[in-house]
Amino acid sequence: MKLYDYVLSPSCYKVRLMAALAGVKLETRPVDFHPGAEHRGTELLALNPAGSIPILEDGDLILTESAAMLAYLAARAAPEWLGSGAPEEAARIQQWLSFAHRLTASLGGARLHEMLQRPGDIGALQAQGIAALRELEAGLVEQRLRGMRFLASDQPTVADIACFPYVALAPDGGIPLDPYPAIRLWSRAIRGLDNFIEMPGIHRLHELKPEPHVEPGEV
Ligand SMILES: N[C@@H](CCC(=O)N[C@@H](CS)C(=O)NCC(=O)O)C(=O)O
Repeated sequence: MKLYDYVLSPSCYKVRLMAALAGVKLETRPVDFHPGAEHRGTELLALNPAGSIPILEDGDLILTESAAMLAYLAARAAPEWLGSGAPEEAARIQQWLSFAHRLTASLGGARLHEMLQRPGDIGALQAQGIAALRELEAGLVEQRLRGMRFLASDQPTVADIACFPYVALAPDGGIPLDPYPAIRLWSRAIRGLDNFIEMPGIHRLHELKPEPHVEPGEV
């Protein structure tokens, strides 16, 4: 399975992270996204006319949307990430998978502007990003009131992986996460998962584990 990848792309990272959490080995094919804009070159446009990355190739199967790649990896190797199948939970997963596109456009757009000097109305992008973060915060608070730590249930699903990277990197676009305690708790829960992998700007949870208590004479 080959991933057309760029290390600083949150959308590519979603797929790398899901593969690691699902125990799937990925071959990565680095793409010169910046400054080369290779994703808009002939070879990659032939694979994805939308001119975006990631692109996932598995034999004859070519996927060009990260949400589809998360679903494919989960279906192949870790179906629990697709949820229990309960109608309400399945609906919540789809709702947050659609919502993730707004995070990509707003928080992602602000980040591209601030980091790669990509033209755009940064004020509008940040305002859209803050509006989306407020909705996410409200959704997570409601889930906590239901006794659930993640977006669709008390277990993480593809919906959490679809939304997490752009939120965790919101400060790169000039949007702090301080005002959102539920989002920060959720981010800690994801960064504390077994097999979690990092990307530049997103780090595994470093818990200051208390020193193991050793009884005198035990050593
Ligand atoms: N809807 C696509 C969007 C992915 C996306 O926005 N990728 C960025 C890189 S992080 C991209 O290729 N943007 C094209 C560009 O900005 O030139 C997905 O979720 O897979």
